[in-house]
Amino acid sequence: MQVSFVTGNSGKFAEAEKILKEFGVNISYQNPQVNEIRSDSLEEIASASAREAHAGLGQPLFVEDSGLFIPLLDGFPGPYSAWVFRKLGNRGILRLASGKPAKFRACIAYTDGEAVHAFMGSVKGKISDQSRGTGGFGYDPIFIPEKFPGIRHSGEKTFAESPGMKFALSHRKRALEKLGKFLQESRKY
Ligand code: ITT
Repeated sequence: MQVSFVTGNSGKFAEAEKILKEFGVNISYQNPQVNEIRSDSLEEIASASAREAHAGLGQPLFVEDSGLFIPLLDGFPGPYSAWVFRKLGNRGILRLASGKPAKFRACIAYTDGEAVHAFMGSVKGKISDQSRGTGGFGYDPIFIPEKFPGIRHSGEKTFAESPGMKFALSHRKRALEKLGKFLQESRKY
């Protein structure tokens, strides 16, 4: 089974490759120019990007739009997470919301040129008091997920301190599992 993942983020690709392999799905990396629409909805952004990417590439593919949502800040940075990360970085988010509840959300949009199928995943947690760890990418050094029974380091360490813990429970993992099951069941490839 071969599907393309259209992304400019190599951290996302590495995680997706590992998770989808468990479903017998091999992915290839594609990074064509795709103009991301502006919207408050991850699903709208991901679906529009999937359609645009398919119009150019003409092959089964998925895109993923994700972000960090902080309720105290009305969901900021949310769909603007990539831009805010470049402008403020983790130090900026720590200044705004250290110790506050936060949530990572991901939406994957898959299309083979017919319908677009969307799969959501999320994980609740909080912003840490300081940046910790070197694994992962983006906001990983400042995000501590909630405690999950049986998952070591959850509720204590940041995603960047424990890539294994991130792999077990991240927003992306949850959305990718739904995509993996869907692809297995549709048996198209
Ligand atoms: P694409 O090419 O796939 O769009 P991107 O990095 O621009 O890559 P998004 O537009 O979906 O991705 O922005 C999501 C941003 O949210 C991303 O750049 C990170 O800053 C942050 N983010 C998303 N998932 C994350 C994760 O698992 N760990 C840390 N930060 C994450």
